[in-house]
Amino acid sequence: MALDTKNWPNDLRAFWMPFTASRQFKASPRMLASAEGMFYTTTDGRKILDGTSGLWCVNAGHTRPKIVEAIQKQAAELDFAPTFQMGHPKVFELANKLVDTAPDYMAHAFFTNSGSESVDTALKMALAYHRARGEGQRTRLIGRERAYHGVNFGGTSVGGIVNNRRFFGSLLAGVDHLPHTHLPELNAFSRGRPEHGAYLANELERLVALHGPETIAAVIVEPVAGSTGVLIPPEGYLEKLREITSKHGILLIFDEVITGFGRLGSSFAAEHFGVKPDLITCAKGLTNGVIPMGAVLSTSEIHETFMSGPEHLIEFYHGYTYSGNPIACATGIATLEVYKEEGLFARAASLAGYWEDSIHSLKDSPRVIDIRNIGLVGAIELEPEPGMPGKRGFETFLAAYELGCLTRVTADIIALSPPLITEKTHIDQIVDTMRKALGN
Ligand code: PXG
Repeated sequence: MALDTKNWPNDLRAFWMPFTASRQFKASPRMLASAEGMFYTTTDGRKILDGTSGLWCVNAGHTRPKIVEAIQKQAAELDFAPTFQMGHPKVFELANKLVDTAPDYMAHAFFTNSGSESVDTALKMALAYHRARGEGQRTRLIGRERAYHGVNFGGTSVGGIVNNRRFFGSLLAGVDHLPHTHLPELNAFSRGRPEHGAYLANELERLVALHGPETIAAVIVEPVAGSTGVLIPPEGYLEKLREITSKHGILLIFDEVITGFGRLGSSFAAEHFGVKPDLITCAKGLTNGVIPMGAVLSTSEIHETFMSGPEHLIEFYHGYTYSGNPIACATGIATLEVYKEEGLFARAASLAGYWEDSIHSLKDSPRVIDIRNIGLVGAIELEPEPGMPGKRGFETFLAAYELGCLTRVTADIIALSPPLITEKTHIDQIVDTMRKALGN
């Protein structure tokens, strides 16, 4: 379709694009101009159904009036206020609302500006926590193969996606990785949690034996690994990780940047799976993706450990200029209210069965080798084109976009995660579009 170039910025060269095949993009741009509810509109006036909540963040749908108004009002009232040695009412209000939204053992919220910053903050909290308890030798961090924990150095180090690591030197020292839990030969086309693979958590005992338990500070995992292509934890796996970490005094961090705020049909994955981490990282859905913001949630035990020493001294030497920025806080408050008023987490739970049946109906499409789902998340894995990994996935993403649906692609996996306001008709549209995009 011809593009309406008169509405474009006049030159695409200056913007160095994140995580993008940018020469392909700039030769054939995909430009979004506006959004409302479940849909984007492109610069050439086409409606695109948002099958991925932007980048897994617009959980309440686009341009929600309550959120828009909160931003406008806050910008006019208090634009910036420091939170180092100062405060403003909304940052306390949001922290309270956030811990109310989270499982009841989460008692404190530290604000950041992104998921990457939340992860690095949580890792530093874990190290400083052990030190405050006189266990400063606990410095090792354990991540997992195929994990995505953002792009800062801590998160890159505990992350496990090779292309996100291999270009960036030696990263943090003292990091080890658990195996990922993808077992397609045993678990392909599982609905919800796969049956096989809890035993993979026992690998943590091997790492503990290798390094010595007293050297390990924390284990960080995504309860459902998102970016790598939606890997759902096998039955019993997270429970076992919790058991082993507790046994050895190791903190367990759940990176809930994707799974937080209703994506699985509960406030957080910790609640969904009934497993209690020590720290939870979040971002994205915290502000409906509208203003950058993240947070680390901590138990009172961890927080109280920091609250010692002379009272005029700083307890945690960490923070960002924009930790608790007033406009981000107003956005977060409005977002959490929308989730609550509209019962969106329960709505996601009630749609999960329909979602599951719908996306599994694509099982017989050509070259589909696995379909996975949980809550309002799904993934369709395709057989890679011989010698060209990622090509088929990218072409399917492009085809779906041309047919009017935004998806995410990672290698040959298409990930889907619609806003929680989705109607069944939107789910039908996503699945019909995918059926066509996958070809026959
Ligand atoms: N942790 C997890 C689990 C994430 O999914 C981050 C940390 C980093 O968040 P920031 O806000 O720094 O980007 C993420 C981000 C995708 C995709 O489609 C996933 C993310 C970001 C962009 C795209 O897979 N996850």
